[in-house]
Amino acid sequence: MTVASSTHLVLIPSYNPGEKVFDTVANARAQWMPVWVVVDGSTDGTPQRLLRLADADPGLRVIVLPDNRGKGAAVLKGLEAATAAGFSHVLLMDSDGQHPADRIQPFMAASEARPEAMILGMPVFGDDAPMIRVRGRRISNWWANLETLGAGIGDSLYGFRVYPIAPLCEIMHRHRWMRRFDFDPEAVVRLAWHGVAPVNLPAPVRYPSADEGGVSHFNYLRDNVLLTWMHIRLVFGFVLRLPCLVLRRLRRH
Ligand SMILES: Nc1nc2c(ncn2[C@@H]2O[C@H](COP(=O)(O)OP(=O)(O)O)[C@@H](O)[C@H]2O)c(=O)[nH]1
Ligand SMILES: [Mg+2]
Repeated sequence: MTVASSTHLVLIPSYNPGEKVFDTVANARAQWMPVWVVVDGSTDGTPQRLLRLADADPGLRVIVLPDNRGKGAAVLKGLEAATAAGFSHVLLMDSDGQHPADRIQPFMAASEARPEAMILGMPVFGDDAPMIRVRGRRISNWWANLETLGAGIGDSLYGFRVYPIAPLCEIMHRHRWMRRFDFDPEAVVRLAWHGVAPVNLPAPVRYPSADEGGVSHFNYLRDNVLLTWMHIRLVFGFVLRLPCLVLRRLRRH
């Protein structure tokens, strides 16, 4: 059964996802209302079709950005619109069919039980997951754990998450980073610094093949350079905050 909410919404940033976006949106709508899609300058014909779907469905809103600015920039547009509409939390999911719509309700329930926390997906990989992506994330996770002094971030990269909107918007307005692929790991580290506790929940992730309509805009070289630069600045931030983080840890024990 579809759950309707006036506090929590599903937000789907979308950049040239191809046909998969229509299943993704339909599956998300079957679980939740409202669902918003932020189209990030897509040129694959999906914006027009998504807008037509939204015309026929009051539970679906489609925001079309004319130019491609990156995942984080698209998310921020959605967060600002969500704040204006009175929502307090968003569940973010990819538009390309990788993320499990059937986990939306349990993730939202976890967020309703702990509204001050962020609910983070812990990826459960299948046989279709490329080894390089599975191994590569261990490096990012190791850094994220160090940068937060072991605040308990289960996975730094998986984009299937529920965030409290206010602290995330505040952090994104204060920094000019987190606008592209650096969004997921940097947002989670800065939120942990801000005192937002992580709750980790397992969630399967799929890597559909190109034949099945799978698309990824992950560029191995470009995005790894971006992530390396991100961890360098986060390590600087970590050193500056070290006394604070140590104090907070001591108080927790
Ligand atoms: N890579 C990328 N993704 C974007 C952009 N804008 C929005 N997105 C969305 O962010 C999500 C993650 O991107 P994706 O290419 O699937 O990365 P992957 O899942 O790590 O392979 C998808 O829902 C994209 O449609 C962008 O400029 N670049
Ligand atoms: Mg993806």
